[in-house]
Amino acid sequence: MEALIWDVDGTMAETEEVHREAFNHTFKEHGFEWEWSRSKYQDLLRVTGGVERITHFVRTERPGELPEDTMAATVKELHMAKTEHYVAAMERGDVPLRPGVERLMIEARDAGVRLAIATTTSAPNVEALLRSSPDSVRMDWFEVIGAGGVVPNKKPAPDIYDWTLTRLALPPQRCLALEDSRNGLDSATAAGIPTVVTTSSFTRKQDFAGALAVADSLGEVDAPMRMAVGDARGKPCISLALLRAWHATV
Ligand code: XBP
Ligand code: MG
Repeated sequence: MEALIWDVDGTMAETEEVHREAFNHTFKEHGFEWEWSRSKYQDLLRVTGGVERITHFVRTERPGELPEDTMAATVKELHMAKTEHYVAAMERGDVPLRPGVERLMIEARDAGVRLAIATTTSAPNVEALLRSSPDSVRMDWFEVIGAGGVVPNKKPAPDIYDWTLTRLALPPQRCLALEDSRNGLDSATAAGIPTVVTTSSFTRKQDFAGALAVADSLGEVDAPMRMAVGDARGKPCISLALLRAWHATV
């Protein structure tokens, strides 16, 4: 196991609530009466990518509300505004990394295990999260950052993981992916990467068949994780050693 490839939203931090608020702020600001509740957003998260999500919502729930010939441009404009609201919210710095994320990243760095990112969200959003989080993790800890539009097909397609593997110059079986959602698990698995899932507030009830292990977080000694699938060997949190042990079974 030579590299850990991290998903961002839901895995590194509970960011989806901030995304949801940014979408709603943008719709209101642009005069649309669209309001995504938590349960509506949970459904809409089946569609990855903010542009794709807005487009899916308009086509399925507000048919005809945007003229077909200008829909792409309008959605792109809405999404750019939403990203500005998201970055501004992040810069208020009140979104910490999830339990165990900083700890595991430091363990990996100390052991010479390479770090990379493979996310559907856009690079400015990743930068805003890492720059403003109270933790010490920074963008330059990641050798490769695969974000958003660098690939044509978003998760669950494997494109973003393939893109990241190419730039790591590693075969998938030498890596391990950390994800929070079914779409993310499918994407990493389709790229051939063994994947550990830490469920997040919007993905808790999803099915994660095919994951190497499933837990409710990476855990901390004082905040032990709860395993749903996999043997934690009596450990309170998911350490690099435990990941190596699971990875060795692949
Ligand atoms: C999660 C996503 C993203 C975010 C919103 O990405 O699917 O679309 O919900 O961010 P991941 P954008 O779990 O792969 O990090 O609006 O920038 O897409
Ligand atoms: Mg995610």
